[in-house]
Amino acid sequence: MVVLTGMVLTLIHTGLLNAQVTYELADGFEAEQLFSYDAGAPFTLQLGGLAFSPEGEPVVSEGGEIRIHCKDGGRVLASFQPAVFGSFLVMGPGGLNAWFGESSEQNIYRVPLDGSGAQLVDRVGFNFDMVFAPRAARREIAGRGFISGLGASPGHSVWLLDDDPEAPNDEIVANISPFSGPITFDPAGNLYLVTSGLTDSETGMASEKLVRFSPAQLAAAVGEGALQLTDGELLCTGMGGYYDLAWLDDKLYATSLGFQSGVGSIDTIDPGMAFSRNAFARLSIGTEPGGGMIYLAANAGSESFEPGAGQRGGSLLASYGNYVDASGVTRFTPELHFLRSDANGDETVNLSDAVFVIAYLFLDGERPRINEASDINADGALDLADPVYLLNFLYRGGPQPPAPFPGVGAEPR
Ligand SMILES: [Ca+2]
Ligand SMILES: [Ca+2]
Ligand SMILES: [Ca+2]
Repeated sequence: MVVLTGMVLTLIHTGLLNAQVTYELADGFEAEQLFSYDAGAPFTLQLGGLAFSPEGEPVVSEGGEIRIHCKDGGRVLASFQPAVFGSFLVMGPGGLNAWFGESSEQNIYRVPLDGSGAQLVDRVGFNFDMVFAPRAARREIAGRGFISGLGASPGHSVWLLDDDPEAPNDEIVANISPFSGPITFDPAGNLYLVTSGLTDSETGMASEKLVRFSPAQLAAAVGEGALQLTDGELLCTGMGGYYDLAWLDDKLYATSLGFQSGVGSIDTIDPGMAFSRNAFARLSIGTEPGGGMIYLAANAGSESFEPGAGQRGGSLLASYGNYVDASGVTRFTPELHFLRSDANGDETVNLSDAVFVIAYLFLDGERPRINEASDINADGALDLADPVYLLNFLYRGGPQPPAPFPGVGAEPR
């Protein structure tokens, strides 16, 4: 018997009195609460970074620890005594190490996923975010780490990771004003940066900017003079409180603390639509929209992050909080669309589907692409009762398969 449950995650901290968290979510997506934490904990014990392992397991910095949440529970990768104020947690190229930045001691650590402990590798003042250039990017930047943080000038900067806590880092972008915020790469090696600022002192409007630097610009800045913020391409402005950025498929996603709107959200920023911004998820805590969306990580799937793909479409992991009574992590995935009883996936339902399930269960046959479609009686298990149910329906006037049937759709809630 094959039991059809998704990844089961163990809650490390349970029994906390957290307010109910809900989302107003884009059509065709699902939100799943994974973890909740002590919202009133000291800042050094709050969530301080979020990443995905190559297997899609959440990796978190929280409570003075860095943990990976494997299918069989949480495992501590590193702990800090005293706890430090986490800035970021990102996965390195190859997926063997997470990189953890903190702004208590301004250190950057490499944290192997094999649990061998944190190693101090670099130091950048008030480090805020870090991202590795894709391996397919230009040779000068491929696979190298970029860190936003305090600048050498009055503004802030983006620095190149150099794996040396003593040596000064190579400055890639200088004079980011007022603060350097989240950074991410697209697969072509363009760097996206949000200048983090509250409001413009003259207009009173949010003044954040999304700026892009090309791989050629970045390559030229390595070992040469730093780029200025104004060298970048200004893509959009007027956001307020973007905290983290991630690229997934062909779009940017950004978490918003909600400074501008009063409501924490995840926004999509679509390069195919002139970088227009739309809400992907809007947060409600208790009965009221509000709170902030904070850290964001993306895990690309084998299919597009679009309704219908289910877990094969990848997922977003985001944290939320209001520092009063809500703090936790949510995973967002596309809804799975399927036709129940179409086990072989040819979009028709007939005898060959019953044969397909029997072959899979007993004759080492091909694995169903969508397990849920083969769970013909919708009892959560895949066993002989499923083809029997279908044969009974097809030839003996038995009940039809439960929804989604006879058309493709989502599992009823
Ligand atoms: Ca250094
Ligand atoms: Ca079929
Ligand atoms: Ca079943």
